Amino acid sequence: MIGLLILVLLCSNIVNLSSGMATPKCTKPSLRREWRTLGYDGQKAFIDAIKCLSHLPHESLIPTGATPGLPPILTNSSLYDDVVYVHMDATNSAHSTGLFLPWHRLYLHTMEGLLKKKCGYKGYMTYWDWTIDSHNIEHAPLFNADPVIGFGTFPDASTNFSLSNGAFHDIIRAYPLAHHIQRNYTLKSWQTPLFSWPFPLPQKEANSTQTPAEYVKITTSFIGNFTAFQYYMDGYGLQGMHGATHTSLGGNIKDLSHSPNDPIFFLHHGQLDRVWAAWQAHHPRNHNTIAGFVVQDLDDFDAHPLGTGMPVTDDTAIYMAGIGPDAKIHDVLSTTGGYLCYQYAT
Ligand SMILES: [Cu+2]
Repeated sequence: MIGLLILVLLCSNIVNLSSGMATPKCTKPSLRREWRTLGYDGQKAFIDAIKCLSHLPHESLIPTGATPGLPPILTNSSLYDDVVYVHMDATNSAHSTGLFLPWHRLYLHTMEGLLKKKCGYKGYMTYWDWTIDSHNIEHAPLFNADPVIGFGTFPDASTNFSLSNGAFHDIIRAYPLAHHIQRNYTLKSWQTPLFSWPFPLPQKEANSTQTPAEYVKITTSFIGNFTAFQYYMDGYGLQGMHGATHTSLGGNIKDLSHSPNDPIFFLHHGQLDRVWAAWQAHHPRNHNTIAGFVVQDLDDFDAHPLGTGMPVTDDTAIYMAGIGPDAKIHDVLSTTGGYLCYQYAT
């Protein structure tokens, strides 16, 4: 009887009924591991693959046009720059809308595919569990000067906040203008407005959102309420754990549009994806739930933290603008549903 039940469960996974396409089974999910558990060789492999992508030439892109005012595509840029451009293209559609978490989940998956396909990377995407370092983010171990495995220490005004050590200091990024990767740590990162309004809690310290207690709170609260969950991640007045890391690390990753210029972006969003996966796993009512709308409303964010306009559904498309296949929200709701096949190690 139990054997039959397992067989039925397995078979129900083979064909994705809503799209009619055969979806591969996920029998052996890959493990996404925290940066510091990769060890020297694992860290070197990931960083080498990021550098490889940064030196491969541009390929074709298909912008969605959802974010007006984008700079033109630079054909003498790198494949990594293409990945950045796809995020720029999704600035409005995939932030503070119902597409935020599904879009970034597919984006990380697409990046993983590029690292493997184009650069022979054998490992998996990794993440930075900033809760471990929340007492002292600026001196977290991954921000070290090692030329092989270091993300670089925080630069200062003497280099105009361009990285001066670590593995990425000599890389040129193309967007919005050719530059070296910049970073500038600021604990009270919400004192300067980023939007048309001042942050409501300018004295709030970014790392207060990055603590182990905050991780437990967000992953165990808001049962069945995707809207409340995502709103907590973005935070009242956009001063939550998502923005905290972007704004406090500063420089490139602080920019809403071209934040992936700094490879630490992928480790931060790995952590946010892990938070989503942990929340999903916490309660059956969280598993397959999605909410929100397709149009961003940053002018009235707290009234519409997940946007306005048409609601997103399981069938809403997620665009990768040419760097990888598009998908639908239902494809990425589970990390082990078959379209995706990974789990977080812890
Ligand atoms: Cu983003």
